[in-house]
Amino acid sequence: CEKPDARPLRQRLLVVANRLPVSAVRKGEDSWSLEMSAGGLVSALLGVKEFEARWIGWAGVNVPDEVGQKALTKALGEKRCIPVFLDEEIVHRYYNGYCNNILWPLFHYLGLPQEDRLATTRSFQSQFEAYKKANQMFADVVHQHYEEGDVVWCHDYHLMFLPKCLKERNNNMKVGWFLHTPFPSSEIHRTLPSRSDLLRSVLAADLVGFHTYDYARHFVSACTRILGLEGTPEGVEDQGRLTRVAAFPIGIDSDRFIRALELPQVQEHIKELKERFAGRKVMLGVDRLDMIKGIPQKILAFEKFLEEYPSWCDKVVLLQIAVPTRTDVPEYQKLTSQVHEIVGRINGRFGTLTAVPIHHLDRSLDFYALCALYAVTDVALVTSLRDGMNLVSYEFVACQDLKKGVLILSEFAGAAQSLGAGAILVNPWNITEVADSIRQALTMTPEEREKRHQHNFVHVTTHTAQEWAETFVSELNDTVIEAQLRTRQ
Ligand code: ADQ
Repeated sequence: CEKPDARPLRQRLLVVANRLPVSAVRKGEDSWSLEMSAGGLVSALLGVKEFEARWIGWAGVNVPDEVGQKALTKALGEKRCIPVFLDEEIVHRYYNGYCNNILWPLFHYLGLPQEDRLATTRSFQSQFEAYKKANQMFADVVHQHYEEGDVVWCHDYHLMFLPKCLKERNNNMKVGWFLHTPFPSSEIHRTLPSRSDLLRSVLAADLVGFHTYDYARHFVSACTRILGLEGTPEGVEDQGRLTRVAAFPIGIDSDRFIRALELPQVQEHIKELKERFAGRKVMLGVDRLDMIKGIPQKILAFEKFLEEYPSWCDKVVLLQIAVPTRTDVPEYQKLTSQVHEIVGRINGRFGTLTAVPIHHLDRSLDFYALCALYAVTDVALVTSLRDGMNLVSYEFVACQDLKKGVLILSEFAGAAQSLGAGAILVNPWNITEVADSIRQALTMTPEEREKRHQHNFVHVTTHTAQEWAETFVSELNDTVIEAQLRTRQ
């Protein structure tokens, strides 16, 4: 029996994520300036010719007045973006509260901050209500813009309630949901008061995707243990309805990085960096300044390395570039001070009048400067305590085809499952092991570096962001068709 396939040439894809890929700045009562951010998801979807993506999400600004909302909606429309307007109060309880204080630490196996634990427990219900309300607001906007034949792709832990809200109103809508963070062991997930509601809602989707097979397995086992449903190799079955659950490891737009290395402005940066750090091996860390990235652990491991192998002191430099995030949250402010304090102590201890072993920057770098840094690096250090995937490790590999530098990678990053054979895998909590890996990386033979790099380079350039998006959407289309076929039989 033939599959019914009446897809238009360019299918419309509604990508729903908490944040739109734009920064919006208000210039006047009815005028806005917009800047598209060139994140991985945007380039992934722009590169796919089979479908035409439209974005639905929060613009990251509070717009209480109708004039401002109308003007912003019009300006965003030109960039195929559709805003969801959330007021400050909802943002506070849904985004800062439920998403970032509860789900983010839980999914990364970090407990809640001790002093906040009771307060969070008390405010849990009100934050969850705000979470559901915000998800419903996203669903309303999706329904307003949905046309028959569209596929809807919901992203991340902010929108776990969305698949249910969408399907309740239109069961024929094709809905996929993808999680960018880890999905934790069911033992962790079952501590969440709203554990069942979230699982049931996600299961309303037709396809549920994770970065790794382990996360998918944890999700299926949470559904089995908490909801008592049957897990199958295909996914989760509930009263004859199957929700497909699978791993779709994300990638990067590797060509964009490889091409950038040829640009004069990148070559200029490379020249400056080479001169600046001549005679020293360059080690690099690039992270958002977040608890999950293991930045203090990385710096302590570097200190251990300098202690254990003092002859390296004036021959190596660690460049740690950390973009500040959630700067208004005390826990994050504490992390920043902690990192500064450790860096200051180590530089005081091992520095000389003319050189320090660690250069730490609290800021984001532009794309060209980042590519140049990746290209001149001898050893990249990714020591996340947990990380859904970690794209920095992919970007580093893409920029290293000349130098063939070494990647030291946390075994708790999803990327360890794809780049593990080429990288040196470490437990970031074990600073002695990381220190030894630094030495191993710095003294590795060129043949060994070449072999390891080649393995990772082939992976990064073949498993791209475009391939990830195409595979997910094509599987989503097929899943729905299979479901239609089953009901017809
Ligand atoms: P993130 O936690 O943001 O993403 P990651 O995958 O490493 O983590 O991506 C970070 C991006 O920000 C990279 O493209 C990197 O180049 C950029 N970046 C980081 N620091 C920077 C700096 N100082 N200057 C400029 N750019 C910087 C979440 C999950 C990850 C998952 C991704 C994609 O937490 O685990 O890999 O989504 O699914």
